Amino acid sequence: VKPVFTAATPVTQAPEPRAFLDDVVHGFSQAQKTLPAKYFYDAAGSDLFEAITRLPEYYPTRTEMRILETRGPEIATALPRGAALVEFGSGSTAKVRRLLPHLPDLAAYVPVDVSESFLREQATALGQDFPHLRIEPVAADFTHPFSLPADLGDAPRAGFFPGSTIGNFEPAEAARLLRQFGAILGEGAVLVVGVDLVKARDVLEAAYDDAAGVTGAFNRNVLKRINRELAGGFDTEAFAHRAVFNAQDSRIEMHLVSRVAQSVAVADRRFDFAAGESIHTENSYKYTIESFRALAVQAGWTAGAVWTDPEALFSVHALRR
Ligand code: AVJ
Repeated sequence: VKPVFTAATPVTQAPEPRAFLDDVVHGFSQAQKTLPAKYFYDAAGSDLFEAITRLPEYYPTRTEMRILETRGPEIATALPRGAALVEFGSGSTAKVRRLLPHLPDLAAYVPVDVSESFLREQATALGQDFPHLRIEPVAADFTHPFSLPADLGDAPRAGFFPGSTIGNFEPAEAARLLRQFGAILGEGAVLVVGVDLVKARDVLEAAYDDAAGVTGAFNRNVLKRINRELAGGFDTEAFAHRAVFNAQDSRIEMHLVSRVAQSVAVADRRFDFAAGESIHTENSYKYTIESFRALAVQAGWTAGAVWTDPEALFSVHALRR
């Protein structure tokens, strides 16, 4: 049986060439300098993130995988029968592969990813492993409204948003995103979301400041990207990697801390860094089961079943509309 490919993949909205420079200039002009976390993920950054997921200290990926693996049959029963399953940010499809064996009656799988070439490759590979699955890839940035393929018919909708990607968004933005997923999926939909949980500070901080220094390399990679793409002059080793749990805001913060007073060129501008001054490069929000359910309710969803691992490190939520 040949993999079923019907949807013409929409053209990826390539980010404006100036957008990166504008974001850097804007971020470096704040009292607390910042950079958007999305710029971590060029080819080198994506490889470094893959390496992070295999670190002994970085528990989220393997814990969520285990939850999907062991609770797959239950998670499957939370979805409507014959659903079209939309994954927001499908990446390597490693996670949905844990669910698909339990969803034999799926009407279609709709992987949504911003990288069109990677999406095509992954959809082809998935089609070879699940030859009876109808796969309808959509190349889009899921943080912006997009349309589902027109030919899904009246199959009930389900959504899948694993990886605690939701944790990268400010709570108000996270609520907006969950509400937007609801608008895309429509009435009667179920959304399965992976959410990292609040836990002991030392466990959280080790997960974002590993002994092998991989997360530090991932953090500094954004400066290498500025050097390469925006004619930047960063000495990346002149910045230290720092990861701290901000308990007040319930988030891990990653920073790059200038080891010395320095002035760095980016395109035709210069930016000054005092010794000890930081660039805030990422937030990774941590929720309790209750605080995430409250966020979901605020975004128009009804909280359903929740699955965790025995140590309650990570959670997978079913939400209904
Ligand atoms: C991909 C956003 C889930 O926040 O844990 C890992 C990214 N940053 N180590 C996370 C990340 C540093 C990751 N997410």
